[in-house]
Amino acid sequence: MSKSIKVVVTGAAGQIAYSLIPRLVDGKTFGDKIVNLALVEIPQVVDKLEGLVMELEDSYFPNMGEVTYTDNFEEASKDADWFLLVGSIPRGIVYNGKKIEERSDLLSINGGIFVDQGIAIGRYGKNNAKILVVGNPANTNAFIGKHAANNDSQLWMAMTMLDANRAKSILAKKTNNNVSDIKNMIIWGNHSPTMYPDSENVQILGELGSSVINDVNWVESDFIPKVQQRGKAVIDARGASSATSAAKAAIDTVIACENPTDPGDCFSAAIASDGSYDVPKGIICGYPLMTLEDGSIEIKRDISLSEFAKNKFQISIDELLSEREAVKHLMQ
Ligand code: NAX
Repeated sequence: MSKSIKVVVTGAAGQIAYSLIPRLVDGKTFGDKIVNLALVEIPQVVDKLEGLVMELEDSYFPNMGEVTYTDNFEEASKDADWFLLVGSIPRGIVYNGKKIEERSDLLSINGGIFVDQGIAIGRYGKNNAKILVVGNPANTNAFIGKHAANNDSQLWMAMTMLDANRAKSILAKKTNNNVSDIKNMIIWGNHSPTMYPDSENVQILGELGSSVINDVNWVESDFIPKVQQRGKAVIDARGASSATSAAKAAIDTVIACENPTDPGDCFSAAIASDGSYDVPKGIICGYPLMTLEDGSIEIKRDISLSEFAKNKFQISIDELLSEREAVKHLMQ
């Protein structure tokens, strides 16, 4: 009999989750494992999940196990292997009588949510559970959650795979290749407009990006801003934020963590710094990662950064440090 796995998804009635959840049980993301789902929403919309569960039942997924939904995160957390934390309070809504406009307010409100969720994950999630934070501000939400969980056997990540996939797509178009020809795509820093997509260490058909793309001007004034601002461009064009591509990126992250990384390649996600690349310890920073044969996940440490790259990366590190400062009252 196949092994089973339990996956918790928050924000389950949102638009990313609508694309994400069916792919968790399609028999590809977790191979032949039976996938039990615990879907979590806020009390105001939790009942809508009945409709999603009906659709899942109607979709014929042989690998789908038990599906539950709740507004009680603690209950959902029990013995979970994976947590996909998609739910968060977006900018622009009125929360407790105040319109949330400032990033500092956003950090504080979502930070509060991630304290409670972190405590529950540390206490009730499985040891060795993996946690992927998608809800923004993703890196700092993960930083708060990891601190609250206080369980070092668990791996907290913030999603930068969508940024990496966007960067691959732009580089593939620029060099007239297929996206699958682009490897080792690294997003350094924060999942925010300060991120640094690395076009120098990327491998394009096995060659270093720094030698294939001999166009500093294009990198600086076209490639980097395009990746950094792609989320806004999608909102402007679609009238709604990226959902299908964000869901695909979350699935890509899960698959990258569940399977050994090909030699010479890496995948992008943000994890707690251990001091690698001179990043202050503890902040959740976008790094090149590898999954080893034994299932452990490590930072790839042999990347060399040019002065140009170091300067760009530092801007994002500084932003992460200022976000850490803005939420320090939550770090008891
Ligand atoms: P939606 O507004 O469609 O859905 C969010 C859902 O989360 C809502 O149904 C809401 O009720 C729920 N929610 C809020 N607080 C919750 C809580 N405490 N527990 C459980 N559920 C809760 O947003 P959607 O488009 O799905 O985006 C979700 C998040 O992803 C947003 O924060 C968004 O900014 C972020 N994104 C992150 C990306 C990344 O690469 N890291 C890219 C895409 C996306 O912008």
